[in-house]
Amino acid sequence: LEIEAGLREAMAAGELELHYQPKISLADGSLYGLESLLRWQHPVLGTISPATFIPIAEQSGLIVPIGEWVLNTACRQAAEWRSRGHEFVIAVNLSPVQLSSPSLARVVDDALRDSGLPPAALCLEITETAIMEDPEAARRVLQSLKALGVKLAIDDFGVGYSSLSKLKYLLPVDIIKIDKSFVDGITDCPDDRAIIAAIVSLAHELGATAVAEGVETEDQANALRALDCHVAQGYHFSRPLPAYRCFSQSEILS
Ligand code: G
Ligand code: G
Ligand code: NA
Ligand code: MN
Repeated sequence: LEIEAGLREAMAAGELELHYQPKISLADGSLYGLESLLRWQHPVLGTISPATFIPIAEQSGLIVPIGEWVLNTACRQAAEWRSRGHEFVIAVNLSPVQLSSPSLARVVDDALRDSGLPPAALCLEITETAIMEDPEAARRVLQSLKALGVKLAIDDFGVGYSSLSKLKYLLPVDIIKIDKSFVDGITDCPDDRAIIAAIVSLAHELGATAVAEGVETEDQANALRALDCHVAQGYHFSRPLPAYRCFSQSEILS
């Protein structure tokens, strides 16, 4: 309850901020996109991880206004970078709670209109678990979002519950993010390697882009490239960065 009250005040006090982690095209090292990741800069406790406060925000319903703030902030920031010539896809994570909110499509549409960001420059990341909880409902929401012209990504793919018969519900998805747990084993574990190969080929068959998460070494990046995975994200390329560092002169992204 204390964290919940603190979260309300944090929003009002401007203590929430977004960091941005690059996604890199493996073919040429160019910037494919940035994923926005929420941070709470607490004046006393320091940086609080979303892993700590998002579950509380979800239980209290605060995730809806927080998620709206995230969408607006990320779209405005991306539009500003775009006006300076940096064109890429900005990704925003959606909670399952947001996915079941009837106002979601309107909130996304408003964020796009207010910022002037082209819809195709926004990607919404949704976890496999959120979709599989109620695939029929999720499909309707995904289709209403898709109709706005945004891109959809399925996050943490491979660790949730999804039998092959449920995969057809992923059809409107543009991007499949391969969970870090498989990437961790890609160089040493033939099973993880085989699973990644299968996900990449599934992505290609569905006309989707495969993005590997949590890439920490050059060897992992090379193994992913050899499997024809298009995009990678992880500490090997960059940690999530505060906005002011993303296209500054000292950063590789400039
Ligand atoms: O950046 P980090 O590793 O600390 O993120 C921890 C978790 O919090 C991840 O699962 C990530 O998807 C989630 N997360 C980060 N930012 C957001 C956000 O803006 N909205 C939601 N719903 N989840 C987020
Ligand atoms: O659930 P989601 O995939 O959105 O969460 C992404 C989380 O993974 C963020 O908290 C981000 O900070 C973290 N992350 C990103 N790259 C790496 C990495 O290379 N290694 C580790 N351990 N975590 C990473
Ligand atoms: Na994500
Ligand atoms: Mn993930």
